[in-house]
Amino acid sequence: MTGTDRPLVRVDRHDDGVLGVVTIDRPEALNALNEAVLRELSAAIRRLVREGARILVITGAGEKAFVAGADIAAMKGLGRSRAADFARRGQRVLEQVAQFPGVSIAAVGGWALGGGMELAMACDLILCDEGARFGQPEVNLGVIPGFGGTQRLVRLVGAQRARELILSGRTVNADEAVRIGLALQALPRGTVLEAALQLGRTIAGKGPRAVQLAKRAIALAGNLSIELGLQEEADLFALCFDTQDQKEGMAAFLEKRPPRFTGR
Ligand code: CO8
Repeated sequence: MTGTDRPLVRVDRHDDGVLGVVTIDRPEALNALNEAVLRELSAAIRRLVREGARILVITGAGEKAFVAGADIAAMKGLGRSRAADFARRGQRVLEQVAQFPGVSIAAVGGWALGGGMELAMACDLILCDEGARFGQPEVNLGVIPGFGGTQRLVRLVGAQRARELILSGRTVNADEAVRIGLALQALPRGTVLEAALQLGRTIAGKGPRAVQLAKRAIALAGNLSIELGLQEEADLFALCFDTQDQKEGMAAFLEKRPPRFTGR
């Protein structure tokens, strides 16, 4: 909360708490991220982790923006040391998103700029509506991305395209975002949140331990040699055989019935 004001981040639970939807709710500033929003976002994610949500959907309130960036008014007067604090603070909160133990999905409608695009990229999957626009426009303001953009964009779309987008500040529309691998899918306007919930439900119906371990193995792909990556994959595959979910999943297949996964 902002003291006497209303909350800037809302949390809604769906499907008996399996899905958590976090809405950045500051439409008057196009959901820009200031200290208070970052604090509430951090608390919201901590709460969802504590309560065992398996799917985290992040979205923005209003029709115009997912998140139009870090708050420019709040950053304008910062000196070097406080700017470093703010960047690290934002990075830590976005790392909380990236490290969410289940699966995170950004549901992007409208602008996802600067820190907003960085927040979307911290999620495992990005769905957007056909009116969405993505960009890292920091160079227009005389700064560079500071909430992970230089690192995550390269990993998502490759160094050449990341360089072009960050150095020019150019924004991309939904179709291009999908074409370059920044977003997974562009959906008709007004349907992106429902699509994210549907995708979340599909994933939530699978073996929760398998989903977690698959996510862990995929995350290693960008950072390890193929030999080490394959070794890690085999180890994580083997780990699945210590779980109830593996026994249940395979038994259910052979008995021709739907599995009843417990996440153990
Ligand atoms: N910060 C603060 N306020 C914002 C922001 C923002 N990022 N974006 C929009 N707003 C505010 C506007 O000031 C305006 O407020 P008011 O009504 O009081 O004048 C309100 O939201 C509506 O915005 P506009 O009137 O500009 O709406 P338009 O539809 O005309 O334009 C745009 C929409 C194109 C999205 C435009 O608002 C825009 O260009 N916004 C800024 C986008 C941007 O540059 N984002 C990057 C910010 S820098 C960043 O994110 C760096 C992250 C790392 C930081 C590291 C810390 C050190």
